Amino acid sequence: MTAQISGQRDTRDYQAADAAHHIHAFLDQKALNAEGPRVMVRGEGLYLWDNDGKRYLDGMSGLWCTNLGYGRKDLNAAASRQLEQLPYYNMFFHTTHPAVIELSELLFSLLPDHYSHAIYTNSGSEANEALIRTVRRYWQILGKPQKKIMIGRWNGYHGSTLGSTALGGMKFMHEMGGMLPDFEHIDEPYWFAHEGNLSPAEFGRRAALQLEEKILQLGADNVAAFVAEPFQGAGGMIFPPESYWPEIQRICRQYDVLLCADEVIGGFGRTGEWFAHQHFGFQPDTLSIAKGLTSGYIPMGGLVLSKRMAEVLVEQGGVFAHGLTYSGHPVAAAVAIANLTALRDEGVVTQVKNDTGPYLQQCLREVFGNHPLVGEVQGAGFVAALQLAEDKATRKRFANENDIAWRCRTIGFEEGVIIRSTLGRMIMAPALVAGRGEIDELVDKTRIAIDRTAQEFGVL
Ligand code: PXG
Repeated sequence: MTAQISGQRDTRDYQAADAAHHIHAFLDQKALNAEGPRVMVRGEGLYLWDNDGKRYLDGMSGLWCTNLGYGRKDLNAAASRQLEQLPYYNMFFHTTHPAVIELSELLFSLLPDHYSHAIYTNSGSEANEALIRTVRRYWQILGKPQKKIMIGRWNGYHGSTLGSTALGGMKFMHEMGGMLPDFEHIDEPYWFAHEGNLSPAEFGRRAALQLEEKILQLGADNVAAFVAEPFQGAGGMIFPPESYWPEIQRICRQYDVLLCADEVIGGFGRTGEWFAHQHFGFQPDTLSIAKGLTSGYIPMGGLVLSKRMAEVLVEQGGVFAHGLTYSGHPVAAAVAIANLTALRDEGVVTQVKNDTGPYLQQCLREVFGNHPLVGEVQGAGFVAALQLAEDKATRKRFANENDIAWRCRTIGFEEGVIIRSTLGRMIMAPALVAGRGEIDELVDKTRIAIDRTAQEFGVL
């Protein structure tokens, strides 16, 4: 594979112009300006090249989204065909177009039969904004307007707009003007971090029971929905114990609280199932989707509704005053169709489920199961986390785990592999098209990064 670098300007020149005009996401802009961001110029398959010609194996699918990898000509062709034919029209004023119609048909052919309708957006944050409004509207139509409190989880992530920030459980985001009334949170099911000695099964059950306590405290008549990621992505790739989701589902059904899954990261094959709730075996009332819907080639998200909810909205609801200029954008819809078709017809999701996913998980457990820096390996399919720990047996975490994990991530970049760190966890979520050779390279380079980190911090 030859690297064709399209960058034409010097990296420092790009960095200076970027520093002059651009506020980046989630970081200290002044510190970034001093250091200078990496300038990425090209992607092909699992690989990225920066402006200086350095090659990286992208172990994170961009931001958990390039499920088909980079450089897909079919997605490019779908976008350019649609750009020529009908680059834009809207969904307002009694109008639709073939791209969004065909996308819906395809999407619902991949989803379980339980779901029937979608509201399209441009992002995951907007999908969750639509969720907040749709859930409240649903209860209004049913004559229960007081049922409007949404319960999320501490350390959950649902986006960066105001409503989705309040729904999420990132306290530092709440503190930056990101909280609203009628949002509540319960603890995350993070077994490794709990301070007692419960088995994972017992811990998972008790974590779920917090939802019941919260509903009883608030009054079931005031609670609209519980919203959570099937596994927490940005919060550290935390897989709940198996006992967790069945208990959560039981509680939601018992108290007539909607169960809403944020599938923005888990959707479209990440765990080897089409949707992560299928991996964990529960049946949500709504699914928030984005990222893998278009493999990140173009922005698109959406809110998927169960037949039961859609029927109430459609048959009894009258006008629902909600919509975006770009809802169901034809170019995004055309790319989504090409993407979902490829994920299905090339057997990509099936391969992750039956072959490459188990292979990645097995390699990680073999290499890191007894590593002195690693306390736990979690994951399924093509998503995994390595918990850094001082002592595996007692689940003792490093006091400076954030620094250690960040350093490991930086060493990864030096070694030519992109893995992500959150608190004390190293995360990977490669493109679903990765073959065994690329998985070997990902695991090998991650091992080098973990070993070098362990040496630097005196653990090896
Ligand atoms: N829900 C979930 C579960 C997400 O992971 C969003 C909603 C918001 O989607 P948009 O498209 O509005 O960004 C996300 C986004 C990280 C990271 O560092 C994760 C996300 C975004 C940025 C960084 O892991 N997820």
